[in-house]
Amino acid sequence: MLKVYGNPFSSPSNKVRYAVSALGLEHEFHTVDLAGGEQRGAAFMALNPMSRVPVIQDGDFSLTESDAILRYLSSKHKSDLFPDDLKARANIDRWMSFASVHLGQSMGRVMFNRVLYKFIGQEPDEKSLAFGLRMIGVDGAHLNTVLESRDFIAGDTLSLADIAMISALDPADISQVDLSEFKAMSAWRKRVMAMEFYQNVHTHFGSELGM
Ligand SMILES: N[C@@H](CCC(=O)N[C@@H](CS)C(=O)NCC(=O)O)C(=O)O
Repeated sequence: MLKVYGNPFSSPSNKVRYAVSALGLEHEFHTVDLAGGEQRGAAFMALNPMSRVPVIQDGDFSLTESDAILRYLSSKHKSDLFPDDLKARANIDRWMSFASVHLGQSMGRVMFNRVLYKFIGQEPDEKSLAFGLRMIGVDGAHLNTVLESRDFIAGDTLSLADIAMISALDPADISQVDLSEFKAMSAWRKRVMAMEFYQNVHTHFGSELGM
């Protein structure tokens, strides 16, 4: 059976969990104790020498990097979440990159500085926090404009682009990032978070941690 290794506090891990849920794949989920350093232990490093989650194991094939995992699983199961059409794929691909490289990175900065550093006794880096917030403003506006004219990021139906983006934006609430000025994006978030694939994983990011 497909095995997924991740952590509920990790947006890339949740991205994979959402995709597995949307694809309806039977699987086993293994929580990796990142705070306890399990990712640096020999057992986990045999799976991923880079000591990061998520990782999947599909028979004798294991794969890291959440975006690669989404593409692999959707392609393997011939899902419309990642259709065959070259241009449709390319459009989804660029939004997945935008989610990982831009909005996801910025949200990560804010979450580390506002939430996670407190757990490890580290002082927030105010410059990094300010930069993250500024870029969420810039890139959020781009995404919002796109969502003013359609229900989902790459068209009329859910795709890997939505799954990648929803996980990138997940930490907004526990990190107290106010996205309400982005009306179309907020409506899209609400719509996607109400979908069964999301609700099957969790009702909101951080809920497993009581946050
Ligand atoms: N580009 C990777 C990012 C993976 C990543 O950064 N994982 C973090 C959690 S969000 C991790 O495992 N960190 C463990 C550590 O740094 O020790 C992906 O999309 O899968």
